Amino acid sequence: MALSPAVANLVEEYKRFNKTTMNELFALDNNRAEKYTIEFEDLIFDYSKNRFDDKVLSALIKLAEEHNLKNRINDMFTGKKINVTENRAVLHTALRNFSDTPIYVDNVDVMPEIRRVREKMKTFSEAVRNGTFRGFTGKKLTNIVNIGIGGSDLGPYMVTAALKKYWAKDIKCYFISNIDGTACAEVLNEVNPEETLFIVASKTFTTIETLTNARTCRDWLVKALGEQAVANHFVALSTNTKAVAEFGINTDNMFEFWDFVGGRYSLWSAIGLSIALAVGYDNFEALLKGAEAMDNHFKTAPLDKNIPVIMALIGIWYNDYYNIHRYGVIPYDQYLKFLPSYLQQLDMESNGKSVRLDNKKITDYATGPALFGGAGTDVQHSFFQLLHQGTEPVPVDFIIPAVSQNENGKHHEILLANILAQAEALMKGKTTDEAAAELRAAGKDEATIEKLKLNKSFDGNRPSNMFIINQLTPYNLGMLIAMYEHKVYTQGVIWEIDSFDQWGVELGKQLALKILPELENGVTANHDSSTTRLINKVRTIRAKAVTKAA
Ligand code: G6Q
Repeated sequence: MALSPAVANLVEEYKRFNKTTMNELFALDNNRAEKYTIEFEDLIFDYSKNRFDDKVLSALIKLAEEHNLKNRINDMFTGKKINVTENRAVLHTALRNFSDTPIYVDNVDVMPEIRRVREKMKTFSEAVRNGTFRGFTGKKLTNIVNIGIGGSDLGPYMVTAALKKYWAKDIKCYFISNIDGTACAEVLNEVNPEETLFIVASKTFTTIETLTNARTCRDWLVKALGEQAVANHFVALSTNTKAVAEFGINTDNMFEFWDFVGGRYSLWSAIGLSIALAVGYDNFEALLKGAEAMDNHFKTAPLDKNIPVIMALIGIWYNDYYNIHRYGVIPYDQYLKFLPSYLQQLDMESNGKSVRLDNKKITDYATGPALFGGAGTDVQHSFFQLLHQGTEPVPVDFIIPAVSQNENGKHHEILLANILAQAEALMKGKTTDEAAAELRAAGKDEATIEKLKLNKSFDGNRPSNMFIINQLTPYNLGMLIAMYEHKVYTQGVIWEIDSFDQWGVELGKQLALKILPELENGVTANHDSSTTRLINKVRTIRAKAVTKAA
């Protein structure tokens, strides 16, 4: 395909620029850090440690303009059906709209319904927390078990963990997602039926994992307290009223959301009920308001001062011009330890696509990178070796609050020192001469120095973004999550893909349904020889184990 003007320009920019190192850029410009930092409310975003200069940046901005990014942002916020393969509007932003602005889908303002469900969540979460809504035997419901998977799990799981400091003292949250019976068994071992509220979270209410887990939990509860107890111990979060009723949950105990809320964008909806129960509705609302602040920034800031846009463009620069298809997110905050898994779904399920909006297969550029990460400093002692000395760089997002919620002696300063040191080390590197000088200073002989100096050198020039928030509050967390959502959307716009569908998860599901009866009754379908053989092997092992157990 012929290159568009903006892409052709970027190809030239890459040729001009790619040998330039960040060390050179910093040496040339004392002002670089200040110039390439955006401060927004409690967030500092320093993107100066990336491989770009003014010319590259303006070429990237032109790329965004070529894709009419401003209009496309507006399309999302105003309810245009930008999820084209599912013919749906994408309005997670409406869930955190606290302005009076109506938002229309098919000529209907969705805001009154959104406000109604928010109010219902508020009333219910407060009633559970203050003990007005109780379990069947009159006990306070203090164990909250969210049963959901994917988008109906990862968001609330990550956010409740991130806001653990805000949990009510007597409330505990559990999450069951995996179909692996162990997930259910381990939670049920820990909770007491009289004090447990099960939240069945499923947009479609057809997901096999969630329904199987929910049935197991329901049977467990009914066995302990009887059928009548279900109304006090089960609520549903869904778009599918009929299926909720069929499952045996009273639809009065159902919290609705709508087709215009995608699974991985749903923590702001009724799917966030476990969050509201754990941290209180006011804190849940603060989370939404932080996201709303980021929405307004994304909508109104000029492209070159727009945090999600800059993040997206830098990501595209590495992905499509440097051909680096990996991306690390490293929060230096124990409470954010699940953020990378959450972002993995957000980013990879949204932008792991290879068909364009115009229905053509993508053959000449790359879309979403593989995202991984973990909490610092732990990961410094695991995969950071590859970040520093592997053959291919990995662009990294570093995230840290300036003030910890558990300030204790020197802990947080050591943590801060580490994150700043890692970003500096990745960029600066260490030459072989420097490594040799260090070895010499340590008294090593020349033969040892020769042997070790290359191993002890670091190429450097490895890029990172630095995000510093004042403190990890619900509001600031909302801001951070929305920032990533908008980065993902911006990249999807530029790659011309639908960031809101997920057809890729279907094929495996279909095949699993075929294999399931074969594990019991033997292979009937025409599989490849590996799959057939593995099914048979497993059947033999299980048959023996069952005979033994009997
Ligand atoms: C997310 C995906 C997916 C979905 C789960 C659960 O965007 O759509 O992760 O959230 O498959 O689906 P249900 O909520 O319908 O059970």
